[in-house]
Amino acid sequence: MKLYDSRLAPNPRRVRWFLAEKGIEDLDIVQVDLMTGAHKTPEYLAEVGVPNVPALILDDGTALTESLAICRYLESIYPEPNLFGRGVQEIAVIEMWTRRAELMAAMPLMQAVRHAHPALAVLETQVPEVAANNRQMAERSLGLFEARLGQSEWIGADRVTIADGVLYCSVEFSRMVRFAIPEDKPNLTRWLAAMRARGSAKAGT
Ligand SMILES: N[C@@H](CCC(=O)N[C@@H](CS)C(=O)NCC(=O)O)C(=O)O
Repeated sequence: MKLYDSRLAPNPRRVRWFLAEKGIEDLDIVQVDLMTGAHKTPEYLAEVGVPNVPALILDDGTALTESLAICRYLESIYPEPNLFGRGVQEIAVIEMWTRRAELMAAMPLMQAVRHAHPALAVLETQVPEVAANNRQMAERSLGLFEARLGQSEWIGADRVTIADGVLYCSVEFSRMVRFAIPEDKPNLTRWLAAMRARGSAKAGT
C-alpha cells in the first residue's frame, strides 16, 4: 500500500495521527508538494482520481481518497488499538462525535485558515469574510465539545478514538491563524494538553 501525504495539510495529518496511534509503520509514504501543484499533475490524477491528499493506494490500484475512509480501512487491517469502537452502541456514538468534530470544527477551521493565511493563497481565492464567518462557526461549536469533555475524558468514548484525532488535528492546524482554545474552556484545555502529550502528536510536525 502507498499513502500520498503532505506534511503541512490537516487531512493527511489525521491519517498520520491514526498511523501513530496504531503503531503502523509499514506503509510506503510519498510526500506531495501542494504548493507546487504536485497533486494536479496528469500522473497524480490518473492514479488517484482527485487533486487531493491524503490518498491510500491499495495493492490492486484502488484509490481511497477520504481521510476517514482510509482510517476505517486501516482499522480493519490493524484492529488494535481500537479507534472506531466496539459493538453497535459504541460505534454509533463514536461516529456521531466524529461527524460533529468534522462538520462543526474541522471544516470551519480549515476554511478559516485557507481563506486567511497568506501562504494558502496559491490554493484558494481568499475571501476574508469567509474566513471570519468560519472562525465564528468553529468558536460557537466549541461549547458542544467543552460540555462533552465535562462528562467524558475523551470525545468519543472512555479512551482516545478517531473523534479525538479529527478534532485535535483541526485545532492544531488552526494555530496557523492564531486560533486557540479560549481560557473559559477548561475541559477542552485539559483535553488538548492530554492530546499533545501523546506520542501521536509528533506525527503532525
Ligand atoms: N475529504 C477529504 C479532503 C481532502 C482535502 O481537502 N485535502 C486537502 C489538503 S488538507 C487538499 O488536498 N487540498 C488540495 C487543494 O486544495 O488544491 C479528506 O478528508 O481526505
